[in-house]
Amino acid sequence: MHLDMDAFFASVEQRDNPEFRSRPVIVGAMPGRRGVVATCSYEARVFGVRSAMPISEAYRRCPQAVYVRPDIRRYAAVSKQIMTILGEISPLVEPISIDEAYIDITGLERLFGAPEAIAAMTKQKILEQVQLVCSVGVGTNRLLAKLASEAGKPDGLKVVAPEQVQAFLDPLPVSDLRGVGKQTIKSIRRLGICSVRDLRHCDLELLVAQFGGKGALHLYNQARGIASDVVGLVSERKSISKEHTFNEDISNPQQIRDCLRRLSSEVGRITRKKGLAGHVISLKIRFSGFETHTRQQTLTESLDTDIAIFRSAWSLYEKSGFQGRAVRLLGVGLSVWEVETPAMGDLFATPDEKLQEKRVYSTLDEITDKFGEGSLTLGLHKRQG
Ligand code: TTP
Ligand code: MG
Repeated sequence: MHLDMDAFFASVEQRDNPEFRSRPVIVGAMPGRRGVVATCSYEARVFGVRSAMPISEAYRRCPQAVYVRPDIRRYAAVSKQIMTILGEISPLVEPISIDEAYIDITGLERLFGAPEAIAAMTKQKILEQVQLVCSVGVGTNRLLAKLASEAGKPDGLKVVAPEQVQAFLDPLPVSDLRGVGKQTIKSIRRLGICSVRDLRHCDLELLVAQFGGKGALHLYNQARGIASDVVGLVSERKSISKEHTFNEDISNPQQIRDCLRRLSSEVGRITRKKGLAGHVISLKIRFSGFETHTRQQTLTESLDTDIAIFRSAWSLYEKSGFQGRAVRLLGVGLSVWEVETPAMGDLFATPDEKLQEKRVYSTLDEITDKFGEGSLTLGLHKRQG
């Protein structure tokens, strides 16, 4: 299932300012200034106003609209509420943007009924709990669900059953498909293709000649409703880092080592708390006078333990060539890919040693949560360090 809020920013403004309801509302820059439309209410779309249009153009088309500056924090708070509601419906929710998410509803029929009923219930819950209207689409994969939610906008609810896939796709313009930019559209038009039906009747060889193997296959598959049905596995790179500034510059290697130990433990704890693991370690060193250097290394294995993070950070320091210089600031960072945490089954499948390590760290984290940072630290054998 794919869900997308209708005229999101503008709808929140209409909800919170009853005097804006049933009026054209344009959220974005102020008329007379530079800038663009972020979004507008459906009442304003009648006048041809669209997202990303220069505000001067919007004003020419619809001077009588209410013009509002965006209040992203408020919209983000509403977004969070919506994602929470979705999380109560399915354990697999993949937020795509501030107002859009994929929800895997496979296997929920016994709990909530047919796909139509699940979609209707979702819309109802959102309307009741945040007083906003959305469009929902259901299909056998991401492409179909997304196209179905777009097709019903606004206040849409569309289910594309497996036997309806081709009849649903065929009349759509090719520009509705994913990853079809202006350049692709131009080339496709040159081949005389307008609709998905035209595309489906086009030879794969012709598409390969025009768009290369990968691009051609992407189009060829989409025209037949073939796409990924995986929800929740996209990864996003994030960095978790901690740094410390000394009151006085230090050059004692033991003090530098202790500081890196502490920073590594803090980074490790945050990483584990988020259920993540990192594969790029970075070390930041600042000397007096703000001279700052970073060193980083890509690891062969993802890490989430204090000791492994420390070892990598320490080896970066040893290789840095900065030993002996007085240090003002030290920082340790770990770049992580956010991935779905493995199911419990995987945990029990790990070898004994790994399992034991997991237990040690979960105890360490519990105690640190309860009694504070530094209340318990792991000993590090000199030989290993
Ligand atoms: P969209 O879902 O693309 O648009 P929408 O929710 O306003 O309208 P629709 O009913 O067609 O879904 O984007 C969600 C929000 O993201 C939108 O309310 C404002 C913001 N946004 C921008 O700030 N700039 C843009 O160019 C777009 C497309 C969206
Ligand atoms: Mg939207």
